[in-house]
Amino acid sequence: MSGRRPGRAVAVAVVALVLAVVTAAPASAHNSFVGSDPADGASVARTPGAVVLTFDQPAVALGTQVVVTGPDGTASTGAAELVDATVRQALVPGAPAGSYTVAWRVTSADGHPITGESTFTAQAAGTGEYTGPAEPPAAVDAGGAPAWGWVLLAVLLLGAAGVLAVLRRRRRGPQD
Ligand SMILES: [Cu+2]
Repeated sequence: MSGRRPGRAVAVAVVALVLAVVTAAPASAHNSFVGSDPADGASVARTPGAVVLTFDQPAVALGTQVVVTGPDGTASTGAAELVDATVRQALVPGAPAGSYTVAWRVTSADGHPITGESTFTAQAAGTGEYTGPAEPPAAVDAGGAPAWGWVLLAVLLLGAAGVLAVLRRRRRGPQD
C-alpha cells in the first residue's frame, strides 16, 4: 500500500501544474502595444486614409476609442474597427497636410484599458485611401498561446502516465 501514495501524489501534482499553466498563461495579461502605422514621429507623403494600431492580441470594442487630431481639428471619423490584433481608425477623406496626433484608449482582452499617443506629419493632403501596408504590420499569432498550451498538456500527461506505469511496475516487481 505504501507504494501507491507517492505515485498518485506525483500524478496529481503534474496535472495540477499543467492545468495552472494552460489556464493562466493566455488570458491573464493585458494587451501590449506593438506599433502603429504611421509610426510615431513618422513623416508620410500623404495623410493616410486610416491609422492602424497593432497589439499583441485582439482588443475589446467596448471602450476602445482612437481620436486623431490634425490641422483642421478632429480628423478621425466613425468608430474604431477591430481586426485581429489591430485597431483601425478611418480618417476623413482629404485631411490636410500637417501635424497629426493620435490619442488612443484601447480595452484589453482582460478588460483593462491601456492608452497611448503618437504623432506623425503628412506632406500632402490625403485621398481617403488607406496607403499603409496591405497587411497590418507585425501581426502576432493570437492563437499561439492556447496551441502550445495543449501541446504542453499532452506532453506532461504522457509523462504522468509514464511515471504511473513505472511506479506500478516497481510495485508489482517484488511480488513476481
Ligand atoms: Cu490587464
